[in-house]
Amino acid sequence: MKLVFIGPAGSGKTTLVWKFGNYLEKQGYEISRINLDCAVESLPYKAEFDIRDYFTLPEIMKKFNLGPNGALMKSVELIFRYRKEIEKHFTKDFTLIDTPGQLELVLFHRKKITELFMEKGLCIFLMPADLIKNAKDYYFLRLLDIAVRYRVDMPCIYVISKADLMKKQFSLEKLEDDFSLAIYKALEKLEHSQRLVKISMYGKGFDELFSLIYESFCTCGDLS
Ligand SMILES: Nc1nc2c(ncn2[C@@H]2O[C@H](COP(=O)(O)OP(=O)(O)O)[C@@H](O)[C@H]2O)c(=O)[nH]1
Ligand SMILES: [Mg+2]
Repeated sequence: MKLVFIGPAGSGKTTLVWKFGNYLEKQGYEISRINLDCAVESLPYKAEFDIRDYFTLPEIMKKFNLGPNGALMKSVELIFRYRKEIEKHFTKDFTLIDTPGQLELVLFHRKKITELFMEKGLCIFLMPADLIKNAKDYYFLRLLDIAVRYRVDMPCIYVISKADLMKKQFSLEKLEDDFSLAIYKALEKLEHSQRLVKISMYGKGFDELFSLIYESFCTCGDLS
């Protein structure tokens, strides 16, 4: 089973690949971790496959004479060259995939990184709590989640990450303007029945996340 962590820069992808991986190991599962972020300076976990063993951002900038943004886009293309090496690490119970920092690289590149993990893959979209101050912020992230799901075309779940940073409760129904209400109604129509799970690097919500992952595979008819 492949878990692909997707979310805005700083939403906690790398931290979760580390911590949720440890949680799975404690439950007795065998895991492997794959890092696809060539721009990351240091990782808190040991990656079984690390794209930086093949290239780093400064190397691409130099080799192709590109600025940081162009080099990041180029890096997505280059990742596909290592498909076979990546696939060698799919033998464990769970493979956790750490995607590049910026969500743009997943959403706005003609090559979809997620294609590498479609078989028995699940995207976990992180909606960081520090971006959510009110209902509008929350629905903005839910819209983004739907865009991600539509784009990647594979099973996805969404979770609120960095939940310890969620300062106060807000009412999801408290939307003031007509446009927000229209979006709320559209989301209600599109919404698949999923519980809202809140997780943090300190372990909060990991049991709930695990149940959600398990149930997602059940509904896809695949329990392996
Ligand atoms: N308070 C808090 N900080 C977190 C949590 N998860 C990650 N962070 C911090 O947020 C920053 C970005 O996390 P990172 O995992 O690198 O995000 P990424 O860009 O999505 O890979 C780091 O400084 C992390 O220590 C969390 O659950 N709570
Ligand atoms: Mg990261």
